[in-house]
Amino acid sequence: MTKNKKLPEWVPKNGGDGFTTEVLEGVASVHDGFATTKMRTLTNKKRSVLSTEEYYKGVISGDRAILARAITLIESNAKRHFLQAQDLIQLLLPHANKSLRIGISGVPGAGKSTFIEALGVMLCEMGYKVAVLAVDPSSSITKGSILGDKTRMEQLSNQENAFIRPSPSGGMLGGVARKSRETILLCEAAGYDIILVETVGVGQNEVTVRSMVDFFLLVLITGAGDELQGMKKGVMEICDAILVNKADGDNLIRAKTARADFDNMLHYLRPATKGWQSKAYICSALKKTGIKEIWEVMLEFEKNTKASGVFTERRNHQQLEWVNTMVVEQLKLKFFNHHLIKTRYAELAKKIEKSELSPTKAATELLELFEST
Ligand SMILES: Nc1nc2c(ncn2[C@@H]2O[C@H](COP(=O)(O)OP(=O)(O)OP(=O)(O)O)[C@@H](O)[C@H]2O)c(=O)[nH]1
Ligand SMILES: [Mg+2]
Repeated sequence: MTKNKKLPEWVPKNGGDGFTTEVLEGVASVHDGFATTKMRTLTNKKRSVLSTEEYYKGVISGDRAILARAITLIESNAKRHFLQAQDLIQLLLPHANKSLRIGISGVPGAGKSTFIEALGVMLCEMGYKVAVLAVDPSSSITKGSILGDKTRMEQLSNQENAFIRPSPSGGMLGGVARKSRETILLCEAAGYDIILVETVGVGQNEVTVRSMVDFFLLVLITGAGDELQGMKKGVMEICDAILVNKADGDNLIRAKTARADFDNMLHYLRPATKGWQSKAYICSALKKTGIKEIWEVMLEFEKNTKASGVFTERRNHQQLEWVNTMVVEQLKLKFFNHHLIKTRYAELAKKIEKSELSPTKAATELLELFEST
């Protein structure tokens, strides 16, 4: 019975769930395969959670409302939702993995959302199905700025082939990353062939988004203040292209100069992707110029990396990285929540404060204590 499954430590133990017993039994029996599964018909129309089979069928048939509800299930912090979500992902895995995943990062106000809308609408008109997601670990406080964007991305949200989803609020970055990765899988299973992931906020996010996408685009503008230079340098090393946005009106000439400068800088960096020279381009998301050109760069990237095997290699590596991250997170939680560690940690902290013990010795002692339990 699903109820008795041992939960990993990272699963929050709090939170209500709104589950019915019927749903839980349905989940448990799915393990035997659908052919032999007798899913109960639920009569409660107001239930907040569907059966796993209902989610599964809804997602693979491309039902946007059910996809949105399935993502909500993934984002839930209730343990039963977590278990059902994992069952659902397992079932959907064979249908996932078929998209091009594009990460879009850049300085605040560079025009990422405007660009995503322009690119998204163009791709929808070309016949692609486009999903737009955001990764924002701070969204538990701010509720994610893409939430505002959803209303701003008016043209894109009116497209039948577009799906826009704000960032999950996960508290820790790790939580947001897991939920975002799983959301990507769900969107792929629902038939979205282009996944655009917008990074909101600055800092660790870019690296996290890089670890879940195939192509990583850095959107910049001319004359960004000095305070942004530091951020840019690190992110430049992991991007597959730089896009200088707002190349319109009076700014066009400056944008062209900036493009040449960035191109030059990229030339001296180690390629972010094996066998691919990252270059700089210009566009105006507002005037919709240069959008088709950068899309062609992405297609070229996909073609090249698929031919060389780098595409699959990266995806496989990302899967393992995901596993490793989760193991590390779980170990960390186990360690710091262990009652013996907690007590000894407090004692050692006092010694460290008084310079009676070195941090390395303290860490060694704590690890030995943990291993002996
Ligand atoms: N002139 C000009 N303005 C633009 C262009 N693209 C975006 N903008 C404007 O720049 C401002 C910020 O655009 P957003 O798309 O919200 O930028 P963002 O990078 O998503 O911003 P954050 O999500 O807040 O970091 C808006 O006022 C846009 O209208 C462009 O190509 N040219
Ligand atoms: Mg934005």
